[in-house]
Amino acid sequence: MNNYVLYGYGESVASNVVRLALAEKNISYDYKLLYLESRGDHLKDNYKKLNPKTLLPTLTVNEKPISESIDIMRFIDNEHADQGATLFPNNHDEEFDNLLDYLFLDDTKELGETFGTTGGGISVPVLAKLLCKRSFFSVLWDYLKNHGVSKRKFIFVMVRFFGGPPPGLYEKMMSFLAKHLVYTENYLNHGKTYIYGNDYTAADCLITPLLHRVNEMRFYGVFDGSKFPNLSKYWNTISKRPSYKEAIINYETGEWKPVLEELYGDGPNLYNDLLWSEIEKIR
Ligand SMILES: N[C@@H](CCC(=O)N[C@@H](CS)C(=O)NCC(=O)O)C(=O)O
Repeated sequence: MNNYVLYGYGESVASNVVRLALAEKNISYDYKLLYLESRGDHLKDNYKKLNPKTLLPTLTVNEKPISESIDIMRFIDNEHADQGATLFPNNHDEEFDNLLDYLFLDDTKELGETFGTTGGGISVPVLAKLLCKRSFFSVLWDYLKNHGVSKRKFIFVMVRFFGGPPPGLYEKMMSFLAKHLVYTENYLNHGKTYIYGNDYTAADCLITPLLHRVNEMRFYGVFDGSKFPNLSKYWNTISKRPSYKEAIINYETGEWKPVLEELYGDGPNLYNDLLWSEIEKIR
């Protein structure tokens, strides 16, 4: 029997993807929590040996590391083919692969280019506050010296420098997010229960944390049934599955909630109106 250890962070989209997949496959594992922006645990040498890109998550299988959320899902699905959900349907077509590409947090793509990378982009106000728990110089040193993805080094240093999204970035993210929400709403016109069909798959593991992030970042009105009926129905279905609580809610670190309160009080995201005006432009 394999011994699994997952290195993850509660409020990380890609960690949520893999925890959902493990929950849907009924696989138990040991968990190692690494704090990202507030402490930079992922930039330490011992983690970089497991994951040279210094990204979360990593799953070790009998101490051998696998990185990339999609590859981890593929591995556990093959290894436990007869257990839990079938994450990669046997005869899936090209449309399934394209859907995964669109939803995957692909660190080689630009922020906003796909729904996956937009999940990172809309998180920046919180990431900035967490980075600001550390001095500018320790962030500068740590990220420039140790971060494994060159284009991210500069982004994180800029975000720490401004203490929030660099000028213009969040406005751009609103237009990307609008595009991806409208696209997903239209995609769900297929009327099936899940994003790819009537069975839960890896594509649902990828999109659930993205929609969770939209909700968490206080973009109001997306899931209330009025403007996006398909998305609202779909959100209702996936967030009621036991895996949502088991893999996402139960793993929250508690670091994000106070930051969200500091940013938005009891109200919506400060860019909520801009998001809706971007949505209206393209609907
Ligand atoms: N393609 C990777 C992306 C992983 C990724 O971007 N993880 C984020 C958290 S959601 C991370 O580690 N961010 C920390 C950083 O870039 O410093 C995967 O899907 O596993």
